[in-house]
Amino acid sequence: MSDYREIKELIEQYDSICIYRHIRADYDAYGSQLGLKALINDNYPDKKVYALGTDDLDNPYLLEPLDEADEETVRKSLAVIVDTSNLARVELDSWKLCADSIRIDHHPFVEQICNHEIIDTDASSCAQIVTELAMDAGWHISVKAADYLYAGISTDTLKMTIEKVNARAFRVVARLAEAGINFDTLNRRIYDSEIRIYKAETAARNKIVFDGNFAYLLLTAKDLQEMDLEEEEARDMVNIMQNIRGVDKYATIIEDKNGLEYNISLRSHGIVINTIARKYGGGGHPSASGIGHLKPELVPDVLRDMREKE
Ligand SMILES: [Mn+2]
Repeated sequence: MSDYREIKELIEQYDSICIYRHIRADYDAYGSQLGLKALINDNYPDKKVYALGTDDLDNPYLLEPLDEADEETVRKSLAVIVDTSNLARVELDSWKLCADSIRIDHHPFVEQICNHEIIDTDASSCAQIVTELAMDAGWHISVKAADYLYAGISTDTLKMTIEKVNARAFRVVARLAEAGINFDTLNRRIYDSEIRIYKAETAARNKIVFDGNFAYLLLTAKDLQEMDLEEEEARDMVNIMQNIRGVDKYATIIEDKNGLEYNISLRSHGIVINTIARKYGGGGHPSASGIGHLKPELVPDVLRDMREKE
């Protein structure tokens, strides 16, 4: 827990804190960022906290608009980067101007980014580490902070169903429950889909290819048009293959609008597949990783590697 204390002390030293996260933010990135912002606001009302980035995850039912900070503010701030494994994935560069920097992450270590780092690959999610920081610091956890942090934990663990979920993760969720989360209301804010998406998932199920214990969903730009789907929305569909008996590895292969390259999400149950992601310039967790901007001619190679991986 000594790492947590160092982070708490650094936060206490600065009057303003800028919180950053990775590009194409998911709920863990947003939840850690907005959750930490709420925690600092609640416990240190005199500090200014800026959650920086672009609002590219369109869920007004859960998320709040992000902030802007001018250069003068950034220069005197402490930077905190959450849920980000490598330098190229930090969404904004302005953190480099900050007076000092902390990174909080649960991805496999790729490179050092900040002066101070807590990298805990045993944690189910970055939001879990942020919650543990709050618990260790004895901070008050408001229901708003708890909602954001739970959203990160719940989505990164596929509703507490993956291997990394353990007693430690549930202790953290128990603490968030004590903050007063209404789980029915909150889960609906996180998980309810538009009817359009729900119907697209039904159509997508019929396009899944089953190949031994490997299943994949390949959607072309034309498919997306016909299904009235954005690329981001199509990528999220990887989860529809999570619970198919006999399927231990699965993937989505999504063509970009211009038909020039593919974005791939790889998932598995207990089989290490981030080695495949890395081979093609991607990365991520052992059982949840991705490849961006893949040339079409390499798609069959990725499918072959996934099929053969044991
Ligand atoms: Mn994460």
